[in-house]
Amino acid sequence: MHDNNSLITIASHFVNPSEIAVIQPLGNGLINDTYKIMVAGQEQPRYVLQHINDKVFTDVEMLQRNIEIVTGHIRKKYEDSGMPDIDRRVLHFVKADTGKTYVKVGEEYWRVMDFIADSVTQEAVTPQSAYDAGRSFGDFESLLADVKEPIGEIIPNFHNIEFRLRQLDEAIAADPVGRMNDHEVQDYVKKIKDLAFEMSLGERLYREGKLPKRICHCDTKVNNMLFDRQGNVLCIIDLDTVMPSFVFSDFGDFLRSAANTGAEDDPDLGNIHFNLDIYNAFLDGYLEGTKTFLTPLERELLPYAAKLFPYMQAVRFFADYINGDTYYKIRYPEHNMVRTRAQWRLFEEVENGERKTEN
Ligand code: GN1
Ligand code: MG
Repeated sequence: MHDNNSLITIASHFVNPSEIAVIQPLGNGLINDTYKIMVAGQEQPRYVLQHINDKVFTDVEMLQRNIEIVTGHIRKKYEDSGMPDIDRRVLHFVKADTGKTYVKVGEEYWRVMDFIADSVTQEAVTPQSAYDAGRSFGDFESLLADVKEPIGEIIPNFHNIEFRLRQLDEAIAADPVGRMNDHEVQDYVKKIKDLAFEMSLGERLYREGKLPKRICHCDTKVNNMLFDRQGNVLCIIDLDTVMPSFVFSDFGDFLRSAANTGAEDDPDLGNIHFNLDIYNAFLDGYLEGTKTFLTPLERELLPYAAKLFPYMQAVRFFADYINGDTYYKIRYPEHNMVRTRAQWRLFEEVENGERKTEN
């Protein structure tokens, strides 16, 4: 944990420290630590300070290069098309005194971006904002379709379900904190394995050369979008995981948070249903945003993507639980198990929802 003074010292690599009033925690990400930098006389934050989790993003140089390519490319296209209010529509990272968009202080990596004025995050969407989100993520992929510089795979195999299942197998075999000797845990192992082949369809199609990878956001949770005060989508944030992936990543991960009527870690499974109005609205927006490039096979497999992401997230939370909670931040000892149950329930609810749509 960092006190205000040490945060100000870190921020002073990017910003004149005499400008800073106070630095306070912001948001609820599970990976990086995020703070808002307040300046004198302003009610809104002026900058966002982030401690980069370099256990997860081991190549910080590549991380920031990816992000600079992506934000630069989008900014240029917006400028060329005469888009108004560009500074609120694409992130801008501040250069540090080193000339880079990050600094290493002691053993820690830090970066600063401008806070987007008059923006808010939401944890829930309406069908209208889900349509807009579909458009925005579709447009995001479309804007990045012609990036020339190579975007590195910042976390190799990030959304490769076969790889995530192998990691789960390794966790089970190692059982480093003795969590395997439990009926419920064994029960989830069986349920997950029974569906492993079916859920690995995307990877098989990729090997057969039928499915492309495109530059995707890969963390399209609702809280990774900024909205204006009227509820319109302003800007897509949290660009750390932008990398080549199946479009399923962006489609499926958005619905995993947005169409869930409960929380990602809801201890009350009765709260968890899959909202088909959100699904349909998001689908419409996404198809509109991606109409210039989406192939018939990608389109046909979007319902599979909606199932794949709760399934994959359950596998990831579950493996972390068995590993003794080394990856995701937890707020209480059973948290990753509670998350596993909630994602599994969501997975089942998507299946139920799909059966309803077929009837
Ligand atoms: C992590 O940082 P955050 O909370 O936006 C994770 C995502 C998961 C998500 C689950 C790099 O995202 O893949 O879907 O938690 N990011 C990474 O809430 O692992
Ligand atoms: Mg995030």
